[in-house]
Amino acid sequence: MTGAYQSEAGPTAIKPEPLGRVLVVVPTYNEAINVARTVGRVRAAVPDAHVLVVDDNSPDGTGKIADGLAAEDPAVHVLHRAGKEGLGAAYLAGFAWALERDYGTVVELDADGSHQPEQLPLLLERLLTADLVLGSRYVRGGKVVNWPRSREVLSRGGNIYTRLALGIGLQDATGGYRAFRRRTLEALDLETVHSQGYCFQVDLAWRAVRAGFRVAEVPITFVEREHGESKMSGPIVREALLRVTLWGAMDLPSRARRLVRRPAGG
Ligand SMILES: Nc1nc2c(ncn2[C@@H]2O[C@H](COP(=O)(O)OP(=O)(O)OP(=O)(O)O)[C@@H](O)[C@H]2O)c(=O)[nH]1
Ligand SMILES: [Mg+2]
Repeated sequence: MTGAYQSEAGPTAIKPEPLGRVLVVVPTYNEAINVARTVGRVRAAVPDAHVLVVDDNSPDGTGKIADGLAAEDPAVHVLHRAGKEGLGAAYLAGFAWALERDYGTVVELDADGSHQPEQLPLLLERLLTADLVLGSRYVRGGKVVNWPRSREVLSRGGNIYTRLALGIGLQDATGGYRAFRRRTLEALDLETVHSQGYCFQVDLAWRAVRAGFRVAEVPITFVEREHGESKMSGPIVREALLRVTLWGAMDLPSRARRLVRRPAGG
């Protein structure tokens, strides 16, 4: 894409770098039905990885269930927050918790069964030669299961708009199944992230691409939640549309400069 940020570096000739200890951050709000199964699947899929459940004082008692899991398994941790502040704030708290400890890799994974823990080894393997790996529904081999057509249209449309507005080549910048190297998170200026919902995911991916990190996408099968309630809402979609448009507009001068600097035929 002309004038676009280069986001993907091929794995060839890049020396694999160890990942360090892995922490899987699982934000929860009213996931009492799902949390134990999700945590159990993560522990089975990547036994060396630790799990941090970040619960926003869920009225359905998810936090208590998570405490029970942590009491049984020293690799499971729980961060209790006072009230519901949104997905973005929960992840930021989880990242801060990880960065205060010696984790080399931090993973985002939903508790609702949408992200298959069994695919985590694929993300981690790709991270060996990247700085951020996005689980992608929209690269070849990626899939969405159980979505009504309207949700898929919204998600695909949101990603097309994001690519055009920001000039990035990512196929799935709104997805929330991803693995960061510690150094990537440390460089993203997380204290200035204010976006929530889908927008939070776009924000972080865009920051990583702009900072020159190697952002790779691997195909995932995304399965819509079977139990519990979605927190997807009109305000979340509007927030994403507004912020992405604003960021794109603010980035126009530097996109123009990159175009001018590009050597002829380059
Ligand atoms: N701690 C915390 N977790 C949240 C909050 N909102 C959502 N989550 C969790 O974030 C994950 C994703 O939320 P979902 O409601 O599934 O939202 P979504 O995946 O964007 O939307 P759907 O596709 O409809 O499921 C789930 O594990 C939720 O429990 C929140 O305010 N605080
Ligand atoms: Mg979901």
